[in-house]
Amino acid sequence: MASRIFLITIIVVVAAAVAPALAEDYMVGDDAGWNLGVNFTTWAAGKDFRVGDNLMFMYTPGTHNVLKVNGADFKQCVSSNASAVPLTSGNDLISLSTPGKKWYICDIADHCSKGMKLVITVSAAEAPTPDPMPGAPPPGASAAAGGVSPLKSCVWMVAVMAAYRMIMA
Ligand SMILES: *[C@@H]1O[C@H](CO)[C@@H](O)[C@H](O)[C@H]1NC(C)=O
Ligand SMILES: *[C@@H]1O[C@H](CO)[C@@H](O)[C@H](O)[C@H]1NC(C)=O
Ligand SMILES: [Cu+2]
Repeated sequence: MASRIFLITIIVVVAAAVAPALAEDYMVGDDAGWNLGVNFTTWAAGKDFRVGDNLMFMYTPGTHNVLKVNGADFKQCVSSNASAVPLTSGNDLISLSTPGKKWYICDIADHCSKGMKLVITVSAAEAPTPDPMPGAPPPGASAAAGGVSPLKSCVWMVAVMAAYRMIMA
């Protein structure tokens, strides 16, 4: 029993430490996927892409592909870069590793001009500050009180309680 509590405590502590840095996986087009008839401008609108996030392009292999292009090529739906190779697996994962604008098109037939094009702006990775818990004081208040976040103190409380129960067991 005690070791189970200890294990759960470790999981809670690790999860709390990792959670703020968790990357988002974005399925491009959501359920509609990377396909014709989807407005990817609308899909991208309001999304907060960050370094460390991933884009997943899902489609039937052979029907589409994913090619990273520059802004000028994106506008004209062309690929002037001879060394650029499109992704073709139908389950293509792109890691957003640098901030800035990123342009992707489908390079098959006239799919790009029919709307299979995606431009996003990637921001720097989110600062690793956990969200305050509901009802907790605002971040400024906890920083003033010694820099211990409500989430961290909660995790510590759980850890101390678990340790106490282990000793008593
Ligand atoms: C996609 O939707 C935007 C408005 O959100 C519109 O301006 C744009 O023309 C649409 N694109 C296509 C290819 O229909
Ligand atoms: C062309 O594509 C290659 C391979 O993806 C890339 O490394 C290079 O930066 C691209 N060049 C330009 C000018 O976009
Ligand atoms: Cu296509």
